[in-house]
Amino acid sequence: MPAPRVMGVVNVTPDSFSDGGHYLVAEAAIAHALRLAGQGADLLDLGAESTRPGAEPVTAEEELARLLPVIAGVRAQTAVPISVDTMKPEVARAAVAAGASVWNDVSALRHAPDSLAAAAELGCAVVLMHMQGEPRTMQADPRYDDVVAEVRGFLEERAAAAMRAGVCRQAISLDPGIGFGKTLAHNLQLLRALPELKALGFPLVLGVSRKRSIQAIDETATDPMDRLGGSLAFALWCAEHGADVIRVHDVRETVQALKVQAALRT
Ligand code: HH2
Repeated sequence: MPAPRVMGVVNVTPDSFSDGGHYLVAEAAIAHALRLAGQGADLLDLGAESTRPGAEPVTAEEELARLLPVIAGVRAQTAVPISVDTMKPEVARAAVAAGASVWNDVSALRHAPDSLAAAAELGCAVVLMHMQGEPRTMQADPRYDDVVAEVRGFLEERAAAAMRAGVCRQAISLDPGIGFGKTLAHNLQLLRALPELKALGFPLVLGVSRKRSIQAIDETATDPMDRLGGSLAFALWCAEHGADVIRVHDVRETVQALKVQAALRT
């Protein structure tokens, strides 16, 4: 099994960086993206709307004002592919025009009525992720009868919907959406079922980095910055069980862990 590709997370949100206007936010985000590229990121995932539990939505204008200078700056200085983490087709359109080649949509092209058509028209790669509810409320009381069957069925249906709309099969990747309307038990069940999800026949993207499930396992890890060990353990598990792309904040450490894992296999 080849080592998964590493997608480095770049947050272009004002709350991610201490005070300063957009120029400073953009400069800091570009520098961070270039640092992650230097550390071995195979993809850079740029997002300007936080999808953390409880996060408030951001307008398309605000998202674009944050994102476009960063995409332009990153595109000018590295050839590493850029993905845009957005639920809005108008943001995806402008991001692709500015040089992004992947649309990472946590709503799996359900957020806007023209999302599916936009994805087909753009012809870019798309990541379709499962989420129960919406970020503001999704962790209130997530419930499933059979989380694996429901997530699998959802991803299969969204891939079919995308293909019906004209997205080509090779452009689609799927993501079970760890932490998006899921308890620790749900997340663990999904992570144990990666081969079942992989059997749908699409590349699998997994985002486990610094997530609250790690704190649910190690209650001392209240600060997301203290979740590196858990993030690496999850990343190695995902790599071992079929993940094609792993979305992480700590690129250097993840790349190193994956290299050691690959060396042990050979
Ligand atoms: N998780 C977050 C955001 N986007 N996209 C995909 N495809 N999969 C994920 O699991 C995923 C995602 C939330 O991650 P987090 O690092 O907690 O937040 P932020 O994006 O603000 O860094």
